[in-house]
Amino acid sequence: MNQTLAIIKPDAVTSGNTGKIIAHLENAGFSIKSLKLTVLNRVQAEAFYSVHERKPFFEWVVDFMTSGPVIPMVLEAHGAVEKLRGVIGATDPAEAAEGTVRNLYAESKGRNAIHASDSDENAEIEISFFFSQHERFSSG
Ligand code: FUP
Repeated sequence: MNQTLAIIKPDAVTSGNTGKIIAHLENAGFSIKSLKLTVLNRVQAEAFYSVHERKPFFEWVVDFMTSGPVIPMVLEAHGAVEKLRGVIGATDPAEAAEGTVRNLYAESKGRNAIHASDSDENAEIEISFFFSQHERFSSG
């Protein structure tokens, strides 16, 4: 089993799509190992997106990710990272495959409903960013 980090973003939380997105993820075969609702401050959002700090959308994404509550969660499945990237779809909902989370719930390339880690290495970093060890359920 492998773990990855998903974040339901402020657009989806605010528009009331949290429950539908969580159901979508569970129906896709993920089990939830940790979950909370939190609000990021600017320092946290800048740190989380630091790989993008020179990109033109960096300030925008920090503003957006601090604009309302987010719901980070640890998801477990076989090949969790790759599987979740497939389930959420392309960054831009206009390019996201039919039936993916972003196809169903994203508003735009920026307000795109959900984040998913892009590698096992980043999954571990991002899980630790949001959850301490005692906040992570382990069945093994
Ligand atoms: P993804 O891995 O699909 O979440 O996408 P990226 O890591 O490339 O981008 C991170 C976030 O920056 C996206 F979810 C939304 C935002 N972004 C923009 O607002 N505009 C862009 O052109 C690219 C990304």
